[in-house]
Amino acid sequence: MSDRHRLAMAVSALALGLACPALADSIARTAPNVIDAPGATSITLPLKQNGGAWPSGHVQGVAVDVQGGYIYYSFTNLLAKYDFSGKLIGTLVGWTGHLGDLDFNPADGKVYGSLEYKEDKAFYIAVIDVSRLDRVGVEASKTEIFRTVYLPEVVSDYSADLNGDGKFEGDDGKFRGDVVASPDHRYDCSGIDGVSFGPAFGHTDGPRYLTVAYGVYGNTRRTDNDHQVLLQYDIADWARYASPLTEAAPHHHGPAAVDGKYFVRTGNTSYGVQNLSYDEAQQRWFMGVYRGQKPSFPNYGLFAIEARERPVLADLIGVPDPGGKGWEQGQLLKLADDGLKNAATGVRGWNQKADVGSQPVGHGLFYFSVNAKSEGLQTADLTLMRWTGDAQKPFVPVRAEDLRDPMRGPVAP
Ligand SMILES: [Ca+2]
Ligand SMILES: [Ca+2]
Ligand SMILES: [Ca+2]
Repeated sequence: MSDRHRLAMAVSALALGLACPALADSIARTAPNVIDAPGATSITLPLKQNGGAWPSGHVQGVAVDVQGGYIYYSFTNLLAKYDFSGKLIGTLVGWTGHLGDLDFNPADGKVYGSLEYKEDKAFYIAVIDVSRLDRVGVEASKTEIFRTVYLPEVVSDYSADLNGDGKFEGDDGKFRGDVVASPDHRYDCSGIDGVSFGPAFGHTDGPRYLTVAYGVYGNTRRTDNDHQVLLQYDIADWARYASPLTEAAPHHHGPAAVDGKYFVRTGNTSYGVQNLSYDEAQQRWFMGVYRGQKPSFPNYGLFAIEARERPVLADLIGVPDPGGKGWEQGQLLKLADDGLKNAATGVRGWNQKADVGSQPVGHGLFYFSVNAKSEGLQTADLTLMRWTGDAQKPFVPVRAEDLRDPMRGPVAP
């Protein structure tokens, strides 16, 4: 029933602008093509959508092609493509690694997702030409629409013999039952998950970089795992790396260097940034996490960074300097000065579930997904929500009643 509710985006944007004056500026600034093209754009965002039921891992993230009208769901080892009407268009299957968070790149029409093979010490960005995903059951290894780019920077931190005993003890099954027990992994890196395109940190415009967030183990006894780690890549020359993935012999084609490496002190969160996204309307990055377990931190579910926030070379508190003096230094980003605030640490954020699918779609509107399992099948329920600015309740579902017709003016609240 609910998936029949549709929201006329241009209409709702105007309505939300009226209801929330603070948004009016950003609406006008960020998507004039949507609002100002009279009659030409009737982009309709579903208020709710179900991502199907699959014999797969749980939903990890979503990507939305607003102009094309598609929603993509990562179910760990399956990618599902739906149109805005809720019709299943295709699925991509057939890998054993962990496909995590996604983003859609409007510049090339492709979906980018994090892909992990911890036992092989191999971490990739999957580059998926989703415009050609048009049927159910496409095998990743047999299609040229699925390509992968290796990330040596992640491999280096993940594989670091941190305690210097000459051997790397990784997540290869040895620590089953206590996956945080390894004394190794620089910054306690467990791999990668959150991905999003957006401007270089410190900027609100300019070239877009693919930004990849580390997974971080939730070891509450370590002090070197209290920062999120974000890598930025210019992907202009990535065609030369993008390769088919043969799981029996994982390739190593990828950029040796990163274009930026940044740290954000949120306190440890289990598996780092689960969902990373860039919101054009607020010009902010959002990081959705599984809540952390350290009692010394507030352990919020969602954090933000202002796009204009300049990174500063500073101490990474808790990360011993490799030279043995004080703390290691890195390019540090401050959290946005908004939301709830923890007095003891200064950490700010929100109690918002944003860990298995969160994606801004402009005009202060965001999709959030909730995962569920029934009769052995994994599903995802996606809800369109709008930003309220309320620290206690930052998002509320968009209702059909929120619809306004700009030709007739707003309806009574
Ligand atoms: Ca995840
Ligand atoms: Ca070691
Ligand atoms: Ca994302």
